[in-house]
Amino acid sequence: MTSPDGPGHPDVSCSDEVRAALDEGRPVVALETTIFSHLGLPSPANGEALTRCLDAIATAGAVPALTAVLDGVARVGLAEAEQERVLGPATKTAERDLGVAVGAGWEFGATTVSASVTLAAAVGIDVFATGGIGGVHRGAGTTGDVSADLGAIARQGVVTVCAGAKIFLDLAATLEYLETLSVPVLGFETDEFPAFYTPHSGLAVPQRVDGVVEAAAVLAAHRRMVGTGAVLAVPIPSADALDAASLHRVMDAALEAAEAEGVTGAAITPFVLARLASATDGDSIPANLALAENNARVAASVAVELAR
Ligand code: PSU
Ligand code: MN
Repeated sequence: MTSPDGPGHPDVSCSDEVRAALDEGRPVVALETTIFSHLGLPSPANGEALTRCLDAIATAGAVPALTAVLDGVARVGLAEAEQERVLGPATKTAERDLGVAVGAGWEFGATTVSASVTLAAAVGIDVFATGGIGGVHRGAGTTGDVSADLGAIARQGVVTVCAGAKIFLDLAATLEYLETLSVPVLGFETDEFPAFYTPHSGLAVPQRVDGVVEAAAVLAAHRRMVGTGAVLAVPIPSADALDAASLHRVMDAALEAAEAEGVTGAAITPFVLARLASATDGDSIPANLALAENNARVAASVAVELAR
């Protein structure tokens, strides 16, 4: 655990391994824990996702840093013996919940993207990997439901590596919102904004980058000149992608079910994810694991390049 007077943040406990890497300028990649909890993936796929993401980051030469609130302590980097805790039942913890989770002593607050980039920034981590980000929900004009992920990505200055966002969101509005927040959206070896299970959303990315060297050069220049966070959107590997047309049908049905059952707010994303997994007969799970692992690998390669 970090010493309270060391660099970092007095309320954020950083593992020795992560602290040492940061102090020595070695590459570190932060991870959220909602994706690995029962809120993100069913068991045992969640455990497999965790192992594959941690291994992908280490293999690419970076140090993985899981973020969570455990027993009322905000943590960055978990020891191996503690990692199993993130697979259990959790309370979804967005950025606004961090103070609540610490103050009220939550047993396991599973970090979303917004909470993760906040904890990463607090200890000096520049790169964060996840599956997909939250965004502007369909019908946000009436409900006002825009994920806190977007504002946190903008404010915390961390690079978020993701496979875009799921098509139950309004992806066009999500891209507009990121533009409003001055967050560059870089397509990694693609001209199209990826839509999580499929590389295809039909929407162009504002900027394409090819290879980690170009990605790192653009991200480093953005950091020097603007300082907001950035989104590096990595398409799911084509061998693992799902069919876009059938996905649209399943998503529409899941959204209708959410509305019919009166599911709103923070409960919508976990509800739709669970519906989707059952409606695709589990086909969505291997795709989810593959894209999460791929994002972790790309994020680690970018972190290695940025640390050069
Ligand atoms: N999208 C996914 N899987 C997820 C999430 C989003 O495909 O597990 C999680 C992430 O933790 C993300 C959060 O930060 O949901 C966004 O939730 P909301 O829409 O309530 O902001
Ligand atoms: Mn929401």
